[in-house]
Amino acid sequence: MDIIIKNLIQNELERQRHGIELIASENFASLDVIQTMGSILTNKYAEGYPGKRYYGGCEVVDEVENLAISRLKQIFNVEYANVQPHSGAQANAAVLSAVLKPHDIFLGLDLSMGGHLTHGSPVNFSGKLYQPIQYTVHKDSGLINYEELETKALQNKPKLIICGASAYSRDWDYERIRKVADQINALVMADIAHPAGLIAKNLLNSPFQHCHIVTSTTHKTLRGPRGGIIMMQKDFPNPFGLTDLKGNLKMMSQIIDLAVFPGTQGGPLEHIIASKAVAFQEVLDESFTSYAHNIIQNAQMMAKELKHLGYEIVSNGTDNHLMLIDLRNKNITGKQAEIALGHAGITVNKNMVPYDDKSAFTTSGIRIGVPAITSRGLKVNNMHCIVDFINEALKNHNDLNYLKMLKDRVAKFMESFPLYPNL
Ligand code: DSN
Repeated sequence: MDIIIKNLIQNELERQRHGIELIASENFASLDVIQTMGSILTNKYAEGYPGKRYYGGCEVVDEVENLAISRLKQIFNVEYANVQPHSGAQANAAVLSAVLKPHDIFLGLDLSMGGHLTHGSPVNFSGKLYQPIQYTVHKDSGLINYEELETKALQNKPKLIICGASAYSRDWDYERIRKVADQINALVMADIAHPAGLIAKNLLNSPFQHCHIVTSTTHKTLRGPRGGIIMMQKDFPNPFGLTDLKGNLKMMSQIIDLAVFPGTQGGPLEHIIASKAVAFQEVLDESFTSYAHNIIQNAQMMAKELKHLGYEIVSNGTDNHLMLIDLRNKNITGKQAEIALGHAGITVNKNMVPYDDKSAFTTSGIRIGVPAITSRGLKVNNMHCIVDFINEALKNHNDLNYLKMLKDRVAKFMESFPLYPNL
């Protein structure tokens, strides 16, 4: 193997092993998931869908892809699944291209309020190609401003309402959003990339009953390979309110399939799709239920411990796997916090908090999530220690020697939670 890359992979393994991984969108996939990604399936071109490919020799990868589809349908009890999107952003690009025309209006949560780039950020295709209208969270509570969402929807008549976020610690009222959408014949798309693993185990509200289309990544709480998926549950009558699209599931499925390939992607990554299938089987296993429960318990305990030390959690707590800490009362920026924690072997990302007075490059907050440390086996009684490490690093953020000493303590602590011992 390329010795330079081999060494770099080893360095990254050591970093992952010795650090505390608190990036809310990251996780540790199983060795099975990882090794399947590294399989000879990468050699195969398979443009098209099982049974309808543009290349010969697809009989085996057809089985792989069909298995991934059927396992995903089983997890979420859905009628339709597309496992080809290379990422969550690609899944969203495909859906937007399927249901909108250039310059069409859609509604999404503002990125600076916890939304996602693909939900209408001006620097993203979603903000350049279409006309996004953005809703926000309440300044006082940090909760989704459903009243504003409704007002903006009724005023602007978007064709699509997107719900879901990348930095929002509370559950969603999908039913309420659907009621708004029905008044204007809009479609609703839920992007559940972050909480998918918790929704899979019914620990959060299910979007499938109310949202026409659901997208997700597979590598966050679902703990699979890096990738995207698109799902639909039901046959919604006339979801577009348009005469050219009748909205029956079959037609919708074809439209979405075509939007993925050939609309926005070429050949599917069958090695990744196989790895998705492996991960989906893990999600179906009973052990994933306790994993998902542990995630929520860990996150809630972490929020409680942080609040105890005077940290301000946006929305005052969490229902899911993550939380946003507003650091303004601690006199440190998100950027400074991310750097200081990094020196101590604790990985987080700086994050704007709602109504932030600082830019996305500085930020007033950090986002913290527990899926990865929960995968390493940390339980609720370990959260005190993690919060203590965080607090020590932030209090001493200017003292590099202290942070170095803390990094050794962090590494020693994490030795009790082995990561990939067979690598
Ligand atoms: N970048 C991902 C996250 O960190 O939440 C979202 O795509």
